[in-house]
Amino acid sequence: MRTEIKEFMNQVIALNPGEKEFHQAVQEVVESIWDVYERNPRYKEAKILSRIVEPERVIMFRVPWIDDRGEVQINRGYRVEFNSAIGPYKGGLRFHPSVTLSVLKFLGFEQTFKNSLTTLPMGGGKGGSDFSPKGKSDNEIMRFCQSFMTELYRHIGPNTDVPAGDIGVGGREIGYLFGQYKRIRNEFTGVLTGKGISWGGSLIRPEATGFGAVYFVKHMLDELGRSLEGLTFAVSGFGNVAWGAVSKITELGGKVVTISGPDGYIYDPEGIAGEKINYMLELRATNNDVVKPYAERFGAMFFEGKRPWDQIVDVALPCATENELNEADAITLVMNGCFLVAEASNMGCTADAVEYLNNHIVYAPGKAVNAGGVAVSGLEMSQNSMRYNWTREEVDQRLHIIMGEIHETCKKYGTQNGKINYLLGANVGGFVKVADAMLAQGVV
Ligand code: 2IT
Repeated sequence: MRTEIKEFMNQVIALNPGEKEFHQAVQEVVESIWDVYERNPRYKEAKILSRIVEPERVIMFRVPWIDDRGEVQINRGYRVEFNSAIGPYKGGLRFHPSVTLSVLKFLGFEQTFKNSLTTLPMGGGKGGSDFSPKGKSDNEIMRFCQSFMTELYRHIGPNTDVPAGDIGVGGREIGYLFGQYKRIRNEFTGVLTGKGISWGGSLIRPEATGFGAVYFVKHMLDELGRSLEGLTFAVSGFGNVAWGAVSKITELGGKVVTISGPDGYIYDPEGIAGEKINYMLELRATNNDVVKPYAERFGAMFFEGKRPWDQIVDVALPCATENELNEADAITLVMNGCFLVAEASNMGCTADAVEYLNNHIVYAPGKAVNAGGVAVSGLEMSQNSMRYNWTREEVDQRLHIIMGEIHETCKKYGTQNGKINYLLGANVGGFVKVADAMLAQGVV
């Protein structure tokens, strides 16, 4: 690592001790944008880099609730309002026991550049709780969401901060959160995205992250002169993102042979198609967080405690969570002939894996690949402001256009020796727009 970058990172580490995920996300961006930063004295004079790694505001709060046995439970709630240079804070809420301030700061930081790439006017934010929805009853989830919103409502609003879902927060949770916000504020407004269709939601939002990721992969394949049809994919996860990706890949003639959960992974050489895709939704709805029942139901193979990266595939699409693909996995994939890895999860690959993949095959980072989700959230905000709804086709067409524009941005800022370095292009493209807006707005 260059000494200037090392010095900068040492400051970040000293200011944010122990926040490993946050350090990882910052280092990746800083390494990509350093040359642009050095070449632009206005950025340096305004100390844009030191400002951009500092969240504008961090809110942490107690979330007390009562479980079905009448016992008092306490969780910790967060909202990291990272950057509002180009629009209101925007980003999901994650409910998962692994949630810490470090995880939400990394996600909020990533979200800032991702949202910038979407072309829509959205700043970056992220929030959530260490609450585990696994095994909780519907009533417990509702009480938790109501308690969470009873504090969060005072910090958010349609022109201030607009949360959405992430891991552990889907349509059901957004419903309970929205109901409580509306009750406290006495205001029906677009304060959350991922809402149900009959109460302000957008068509295609549930599918958007997975569909968008596949549209992006199609652009990557076009660059290589290849078609998606006939390719074999390894997908990880079995939630909303994996479901959207599997549906679209299958529709376009690709074959997905894996999905995974915390318990292990499924290998289905015939491909996950038809009723098997709907079954993914059923599995998720059980709230048990396991994929093994798929193997029992469809006679596929189950590899306990393993991740799907040791299968022979053309393309790997991590769709579960951060650091789910490490350097050893990356080497195995490449040795087995995989020629493209696109992160649909946020920071799906470890730093070592990113370096290896970016040097050996075609790799694209989450902030470009998975931006379709938040992009359609942005379209949901537009529709809420207009008090009007677009059709499925209109939203899908806009999603197509946005993913194409993100790919163009990666090409514009990332082309090196006739090839696209997607890591460089996404980080620089996302950064420049936010940095220029910060410059224009003065020292705030
Ligand atoms: O990581 C993400 O981009 C999301 N969880 C979606 C955020 C949003 O505001 O739709």
